[in-house]
Amino acid sequence: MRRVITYGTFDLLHYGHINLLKRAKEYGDYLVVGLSTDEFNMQKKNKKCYFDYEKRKQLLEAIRYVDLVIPENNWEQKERDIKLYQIDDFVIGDDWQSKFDYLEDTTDAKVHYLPRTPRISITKILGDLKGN
Ligand code: C2G
Repeated sequence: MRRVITYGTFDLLHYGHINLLKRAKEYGDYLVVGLSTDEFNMQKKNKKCYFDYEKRKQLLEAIRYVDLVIPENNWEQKERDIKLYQIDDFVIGDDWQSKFDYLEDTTDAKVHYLPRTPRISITKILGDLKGN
């Protein structure tokens, strides 16, 4: 069984997130999602999530591509997670290009950066709703 991991906040879940999760699952048979906690998201983006962790977890667990959701509490846990869950492939959007290359040196996982889905983001959704 090939096991895949990705990480993110996945707030206001949209088709850009789904496209990423779908493509991540195509690397294997089992997809683990490290879901940023409310606290870690504040640390990452300096803003509150619209949906709290439990609601974002509930949404992700309803997605057919997702097999397990674990909390992402910090930047440092990826190596431990990859070893603990025997991950073969680490997948994330290319807005993170090169940022996680080190995982190929410190773990047995392969790192993949996938093109982001264009023209969809929380910022765009909020702007459009405000009529910008
Ligand atoms: N994404 C995408 N296309 C979009 C929007 C998002 O492919 N239009 C991808 C991002 O590249 C990321 C995933 O969807 O791989 C989740 O996006 P975010 O919730 O914004 O996650 P991020 O803040 O990038 O968190 O330790 C890593 C971080 O937790 C990643």
